[in-house]
Formats: sequence, structure tokens, C-alpha cells
Amino acid sequence: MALVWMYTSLLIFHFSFLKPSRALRNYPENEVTLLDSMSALGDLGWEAYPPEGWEEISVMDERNTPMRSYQVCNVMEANQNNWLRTRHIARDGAQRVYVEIKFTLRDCNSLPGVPGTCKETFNMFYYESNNPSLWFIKESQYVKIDTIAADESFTQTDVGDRVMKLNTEVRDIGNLSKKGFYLAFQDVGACIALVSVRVFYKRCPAAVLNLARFPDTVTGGDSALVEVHGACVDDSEEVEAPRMYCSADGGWLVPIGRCACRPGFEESKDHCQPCSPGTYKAAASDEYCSKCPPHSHAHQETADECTCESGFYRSRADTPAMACTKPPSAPENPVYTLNDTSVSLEWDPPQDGGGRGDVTYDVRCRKCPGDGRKCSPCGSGVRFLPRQLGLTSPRVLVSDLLADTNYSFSVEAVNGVSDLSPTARQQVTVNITTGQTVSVILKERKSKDSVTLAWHGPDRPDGAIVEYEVIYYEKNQRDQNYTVLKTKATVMTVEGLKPGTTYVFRVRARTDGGYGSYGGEIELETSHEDMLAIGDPNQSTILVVSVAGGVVLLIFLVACFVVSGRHCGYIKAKQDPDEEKVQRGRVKLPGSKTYIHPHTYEDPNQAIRDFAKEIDASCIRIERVIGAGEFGEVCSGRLKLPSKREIYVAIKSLKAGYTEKQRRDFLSEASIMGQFDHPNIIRLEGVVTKCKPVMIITEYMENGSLDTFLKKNDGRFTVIQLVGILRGIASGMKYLSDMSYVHRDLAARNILVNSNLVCKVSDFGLSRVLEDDPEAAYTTRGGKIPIRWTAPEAIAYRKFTSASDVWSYGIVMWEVMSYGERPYWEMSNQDVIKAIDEGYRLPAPMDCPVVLHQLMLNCWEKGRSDRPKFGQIVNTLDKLIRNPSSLKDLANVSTPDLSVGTVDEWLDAIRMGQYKENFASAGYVTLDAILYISLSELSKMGVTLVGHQKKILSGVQSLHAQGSQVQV
Ligand code: ACK
Repeated sequence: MALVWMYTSLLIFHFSFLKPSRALRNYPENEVTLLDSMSALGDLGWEAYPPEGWEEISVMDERNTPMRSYQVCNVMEANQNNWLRTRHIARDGAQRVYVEIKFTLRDCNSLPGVPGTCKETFNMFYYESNNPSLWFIKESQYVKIDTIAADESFTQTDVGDRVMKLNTEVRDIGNLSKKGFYLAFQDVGACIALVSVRVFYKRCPAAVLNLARFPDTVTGGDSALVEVHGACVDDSEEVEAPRMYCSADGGWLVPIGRCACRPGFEESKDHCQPCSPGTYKAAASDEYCSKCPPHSHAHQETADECTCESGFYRSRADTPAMACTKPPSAPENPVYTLNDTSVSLEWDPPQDGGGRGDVTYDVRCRKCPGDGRKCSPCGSGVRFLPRQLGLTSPRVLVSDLLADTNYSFSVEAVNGVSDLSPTARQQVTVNITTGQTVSVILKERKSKDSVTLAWHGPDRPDGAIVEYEVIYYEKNQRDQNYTVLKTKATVMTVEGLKPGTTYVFRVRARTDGGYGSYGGEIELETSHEDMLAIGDPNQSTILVVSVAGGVVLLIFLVACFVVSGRHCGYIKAKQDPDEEKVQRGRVKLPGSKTYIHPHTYEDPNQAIRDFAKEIDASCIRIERVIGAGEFGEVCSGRLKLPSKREIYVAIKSLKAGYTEKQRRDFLSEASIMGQFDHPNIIRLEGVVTKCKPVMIITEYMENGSLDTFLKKNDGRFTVIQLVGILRGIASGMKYLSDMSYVHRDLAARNILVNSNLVCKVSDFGLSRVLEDDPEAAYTTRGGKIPIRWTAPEAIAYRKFTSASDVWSYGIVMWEVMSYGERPYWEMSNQDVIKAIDEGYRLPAPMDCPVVLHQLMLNCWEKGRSDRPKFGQIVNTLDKLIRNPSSLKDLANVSTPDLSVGTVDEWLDAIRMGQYKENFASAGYVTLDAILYISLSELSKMGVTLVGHQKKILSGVQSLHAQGSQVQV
């Protein structure tokens, strides 16, 4: 017994030595304590039996407060079975509880003289019950939780020092369902001090996440997660139902869904706060309140939209984030061009678009009798192209107007808020008098092949008369062949007519404002014999076909001749510099407008004055350098001429330090270009010669030169688009050849492309073929010629004609169809000359329709008279465009060299050598490997251009076609 006491005292000693502190017990936030023996102030009230087993003792903590604990140490006697049972512990809704015990345990070896029955473990049990005051529970009713062993027992050391170790063990009890439970500790012969028992359960503490509030949640009984639905915090709304899972160890997992602060509120930590004045938030979103957009305000808190300032509006389609805007100011600088009874109106956009980008234009038309009566709406007979209201571009074509009538057109600029403003729309008005007819007063058979006409102009011309246009054609032949003559005089002798043939003539005036209406048709038959001079009353006929003409007298005719200072017999269209002739038919009649070589002028400056408009340098704004020309830089910029729209232009300048000859040569391009007026010829806007640098201003072509453009867009166009490109170039060349102008350097590099894919022939400098063209090479005869583009007769003996331009055109066709491939590839100039002489011609480019290659071959006929004329080329291309199925037949794919043995050689042969590495790294190293390559594989290996994919796949096809011949 004395020994037992001694051991027990040792336990107590060590227990007090440990000084467990109640005050220091801070439990984790997610644990709820159901029982803590250390915090009990009085008796714990636990049952111990038999009475000589577990013993309750009191020790003092660091504050000298008694603390309860139990100990047992009946190690000297065998067959121990000592039970200690707690009071009923209410489970408080928890399904799983944890029991944390702290204890010390003596090592049996450290107790001298104890028998072998000494134990070093004890058992822990529980019993679930709804009854909180059971006084007895049978041992067999308990459920065992575990056998508890010490991690550390304590041992007396040699020096008499005792090392004390406090063990802590935690066990859990799951799936509790009754009101509570009892815990029990069974000792079977160990020396134990049970220092503390704490029973707790875990919960997920209340939390706010994604603006959703989640309540305190007790963890699940087994290890399953507990799904919890959150509630949105004040002033927030559910974006997606918020949910989270409470895990068994008291942590929140897997947040799903969220709430967002409602309009007018923004998130601040875990709540929503009102938007401050001057800010707003329009939607329930994660965003913060934003400053009010321009021209709007929010005086109060919680604004979900800012109110527009007075005079500013928000259209229904505008979001609250957009600035408030106002209606636009009026359109500006209206200009118009009259053509008979059509008028083309253009204007500048309003200075102030009201802060919006959706400005459109409405055009109102009124007819004004001009006799003091009020103007009235034009009615539905007038046509507007593209439309009358809601025009997106600042231009409209108005047609089907009445001749010789006053019209007033008002153009209003409208934007998305125009309808919201109570003020009247701002507008600009143009008054126009439509074309007046010309009265033809004399028609006279002059000779068997000429006729003289005289007329007087409109009574009230719309601006100064610039010239008259006479159109004539053989009766009933108008569709095939008609001729237009222009003159500044009011009398004209038309020559070169067929004897004994009836012609129809019509005359109209052109004023500053545009073309007037044609007068009525005049029919006149040429005689079979030469006539005598004018004045023979038997030969002359006086006829008034005007609707507007007044009384017409023969005297007028005479006066007219006197004023014009011309004798009738002297009037020959081809000799009068004021007259020009544009032929639109097959027969080239005398008097056609021909190109005048600037060198035929004694004073080259006169040529410039005659053909190019002088522009004030202040109207030009140079923006950036786009290239280098022979004489200096080429820049792009803008040109704003008074009462004209601002346009983009290209500006070629003459570099400083030039000689007089260089200046002449530089400006010669403008004197040539200025003579042309065709949609497929680059248009000259004017020149700057009065100040330095001297400049040539042309229209701006957004896509630069055709060769580079094609290379950049390899494979991107349809065949019809390519034919459209070719048609444009051929049409421009037809115009030049009709004017007897020979280009000499027609090549894709000298064609410019605008943003609408319209191609225009350019590069008209006099010295350009000699100096400017990097392709030009010296021939044996000393001339510098772009060999690959030039016809053999031009290379051999400088025979440059429109037929040699046709040869070059064939090469341009080949360049276009092969997307900018170099003609004859890397063959030397000498080899090209030799090959052409021996009859070799370029093969059809990949995927080129047979008809187009045939047309190329026709252009490359050795005999120049066997080549088609540009007019025929245009007709052929027009037919192809009208009948696209004729383009379906593709010429044979340019066959790769049959002797290819490797993939690299094959890629070179189909001119796709740039993809060698792609093929090699994708594992295509033998020809048989590529025989079944697919489009998607090509894309995967980085061949993404459609044109290149096509080339490669047709190359594969030709490999198939060669079949057995290919060494695989
Ligand atoms: O191929 P590009 O971009 O097109 O580079 C050359 C460069 O200037 C030197 O001639 C470009 N260029 C020439 N005239 C014009 C023009 N009217 N519009 C746009 N680019 C032009 C040409």
C-alpha cells in the first residue's frame, strides 16, 4: 500500500509540475466544446467503481484554482478492472464528436518490484443515451472507442531526475443520433493520471463569400460534405445560386455561384455600399461604380444611370456608359455635278458630329417653279441612289429629274439622338437648275463625207459653258458604234462620214456644273457626190430641235460664224485644238483624241500648263513617305481644294539640286497623265511648280503596286476577282491605245491598286523605261528594256507599239494568275530571249483557267498583227465574267519535274520550297508519305494559306497522275 501511495504521489507531483493552465486554453474557431474537465470548478461528478479504482484529486493551477483530475495506479495487484464514467454529455446536434485526452502513464519497468500484470494502456468507451441521469451502465453496453497507449511514458533517471511527458490523444465518435452519450475509461492495471478530457465537435463557422452569407454549420456525421446554400448580403442579388460545402474537419469547400451588388451599389469587403454622387453603376455586376460619362451627372447616391445635361441625349441603343450626345451640325461644302437630268451631290461631313459616330444623311428634294410660287416636294418620280434617307456616305445621285427645272436639295445630317432633340435639324441647301437643251439651228451636207452643224446654247446655262458635245452614229447602229466629238465652238464640221449614209446627231452643252440635256435627234443623210460651199440654199437645212430655244434666225448662224472667226470650210475637228474626239467604236475616225507627246511642245512648261492643273501648296498636307521614285520621295497625304471634298493623294516630289532637264523629265509624267481621263488610268490631280519642292499630285491607291499586293494576298482571290483585275487593266490599256499612247513598261509593278481592288495603269514618265525600272536591262542595241515583259520585236529593233503593249499585257495576266510570280522565274534575260525565239512560252500558272492561258498565248504571238487588240481583250474578259462556267476548265497544273526523287525536290518543283522544314518536321520525308496527305494535316503543319494548300494538293494529285513514273 505504501508503494501505491508513493507512485500516486509521484503522479500528482508530476501533474502539478506540469501546471496545465485553463486560462491559456484557446480552442480553434471551428471547434465547439461540449465538455472540458479542466474548466470544471467543482466536482466533475464522474462515477468511479470499484471505489478503490479511479480517484478524483484536486491540484492547483497557476492561479491557485483547484483543478479536477483522476488517477489510478493499482499496479501491484493483478486483475484490475477500474471504470471511470463521465456524466451525460449532450451532443448539441453534432453527429461526430471528438475526445481529446491528456494523460501521463508510468512505464512498468520504472517501477521496481511491480509484477508482470502491470499495464501500460487503458481503454476508452462510450454509451449513447437519451437519458441524462443513468446511474448504471453495464460494461457490455459500452462501445469501445480505442485502447489508449502513451506515446511517451515517464521514467525515473539515474540521477534521480524525473522526466515528465504529457500525452495527448484524440479519438472521434461518428454518427451519433441520441441526445447525448457517456464516456468511460477502463483501467486494467496501469499507473495513469487523466489530466484533462475535452469533448468537442467541429463546425464550419459563419462566413461571407462572393457576397453570400453562409451560416454556422455543424459538420456531417461521417466524412461526407454538408451542402449549404448561402443568402445574398443586403443590396445584392443572386447572379447564380451561391452554395458551399462544409467539410468534416470544419472547413468550407467548393464555393459555387455568387451574388453581385445591385445597380447603384458596389462591393466593399463583404457588403454592398451605395455609389457616391457623381458615380453610377448600371447593372448587378462585380464592377465598381464609375464616374458619370461626359455630359451627364448624378447628384444623389445609389445612381444606376447618370442623367444627361440639358441639350444632350442618350439614344435607346446607347448604354449608360456612353457619353450623352447631341444632334450633329449641318453638312458642309456641298458640291454637285450635273449630268443631263441627273445630279450627283457631294458634301463634307458636319464639323460637329454631336459626339457620335453614327451620322447619316437625309436628302430632301423640292421643285421650285421660280415664278414666285412656292417650292413643292419633288414627289416619287425622282430617284435617289443609293437611297434618299439614311445615307451613310456623304454623296447621292439624284436622277429622273425634269430638264430645265429649278430644284432645291436640302441635306440634313442625322445621328442617333436627332429624333430626341426638339430643335430643328441643321441642313445645307443646294439650288440647281437641271440641264437645258441646245438648239441645233443648222445642218448642212458639206460634202459626200462631211456634215456641218451649228447650234446655240441654253438660254440660262447653269454656269459658264465649258464645251459642247456632239454625238453621232449611223442610223440604227447606235449600239455598235457611236462617236463623241467635243468643241468649244457652236459650229462643227464632222468629217470622215460614209457617202450616202443617214446619220443621227445630238448636241449637248457642258457647263461648270456638269452636262446639260441632249437636244432632239437630227437625222441627215450624206450625199453621194461632193457638195458645193455653204450657203447654197438647196443644200442647207435650218432646223430647230430645241425645246428651250427661242426664235432662231439664219442671221444668228451667220453671226455665230463671224464671232467664231472661222470659215466653215476651215472647221475640221482634227485640226481644232479645242475639239477632241473620243471614239467608242471600232472605226477610228479622223479627229479622235490622240495623246500629245510633251516633246512636241517647244516650251515644255506650256505642256504642263495645258494638261495639268497648278495646285496651291497650302492645299496639300503631306502625311508619310510611302516609297522612293526616280526623282525623289513618294509620299501620301491629303488634298483639300476650295469647295471640294478633302481627298487622299500620292505626292511625288522632285528632290533638290535638280537640273532643268530633270525638272522637265519629272514634269513630263504629269503632262502625259493629265491628258488621260479613265477609271483604269491613275488620275492626275495637279502639279505644284510655283514653289519648291516641285510636286506631282495623283489620286491615292491604298493597296500600292499590284505585284506586291498579289504576293501579299497569295491564293486569296476567286478566279472571277482575278479576271476583274485583268479586265480593269485591259480597259485602261484600251483607252491608252485608242489615244495612240504606247506604254512600253506595262508590268504588275506599274499597276496600282486601290481599296476597292480597282487597278489603274501608272508610271508614265518619259525617262522611266530607261532609268526608273529596276527590271530594265541594256540590250545589244544599247536601249534599256524590261526584257521579260517586252515583245521580241521591241527588244530586237525597238518596235514599240500597242501590239507590243499587248505582249506585256499577256505577261501581266500571267503575273496576276500566279499571284506575283516572277515571269520565267530565275532564268537569265539572255535565256528568256533565246527561249522565246525558239517558241517557248510561259506555262499556265497553277489553277489558271484554260481560256485565260489561251488568251495569254494569243498575246504572245510572234507576229504582232496576230495578237488581239486591247478592245478585243476587254470583250473576251467581259464574256468570261458574264459566263463564269467558261472558267471552270483549268489548264493542266504546271507539271512538276517527273524526275523528282525527294520531298524537297518535289516542293521546289511545285514552287513551294518554303515549306521544306514544315514537311520534314511533320515526318513527311518520302514521296510515298505525301501521296495521301490531307488538308487538315497541311494546316496542322503550318501551311495555312488557302492558295498554298491548293498548290500543294494539286501537286500531290499530279504525283498520283504520274503514278508508276514516280520513284517512291
Ligand atoms: O508598291 P508601292 O507601295 O506602290 O510602292 C511604290 C512607291 O510608291 C514608289 O513608287 C507607291 N505609289 C506610287 N504612286 C502611288 C499612288 N498613287 N498611290 C499609292 N501608292 C503609290 C508605289
